[in-house]
Amino acid sequence: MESNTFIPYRTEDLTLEAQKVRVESFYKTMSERRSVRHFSNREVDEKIIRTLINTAGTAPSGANKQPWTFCAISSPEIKQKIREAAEKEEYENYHGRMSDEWLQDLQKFDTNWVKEFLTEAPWLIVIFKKSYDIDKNGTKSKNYYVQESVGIASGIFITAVHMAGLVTLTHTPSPMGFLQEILGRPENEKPFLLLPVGYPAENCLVPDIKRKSENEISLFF
Ligand code: IYR
Repeated sequence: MESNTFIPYRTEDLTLEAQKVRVESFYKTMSERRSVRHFSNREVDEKIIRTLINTAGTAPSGANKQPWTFCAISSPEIKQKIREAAEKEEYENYHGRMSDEWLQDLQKFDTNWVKEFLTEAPWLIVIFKKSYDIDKNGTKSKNYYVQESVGIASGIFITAVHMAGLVTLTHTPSPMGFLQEILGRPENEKPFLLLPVGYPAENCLVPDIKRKSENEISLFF
């Protein structure tokens, strides 16, 4: 039987003033985050990517199962394979698989089936969710709230990327089973998100879109 161990825990005890400064500054920083589709081929040090992944791994998860695997790809050959497979699927999406309403909703982003960022960005991070665990002996065990847990870890990853002065795109080629195959992941791991990470291209433009106001996204009772 595992014994329960508890250790003391405290947070920083900020004054209201210090708290205001801290949250407003963080809000401003996060307001400047944008999804980027045009990457420079400028390198990003592997140690930085490792720390971003460790940061994402601090996310809360159901029963602390940490049901995620982060694959970091800088190999040009693997990036090329991923791009070819993603573009094949996206071609079908843009030529019949997506509804007219969906295509209409995407018009302002000027997206199409060509995914240059999959070979331009110095790193591709593929986040896998582990629907269940398998140990060395092949024994299966349950994971809980996998979608929520991996979603939170992904959010922390995206935040960490922004804090590093880097950019990313939450890309979901669909279907993305090919990632499991190319990266040789076991059957309990399913691709969750594909995130190119790097610097924006020199003349990078992003769509002029607005965030909803506080009134539109919140209710206080
Ligand atoms: N997966 C496609 C289409 C797409 C879908 C949504 I929802 C977006 O916000 C953006 C694109 C693609 O990557 O082009």
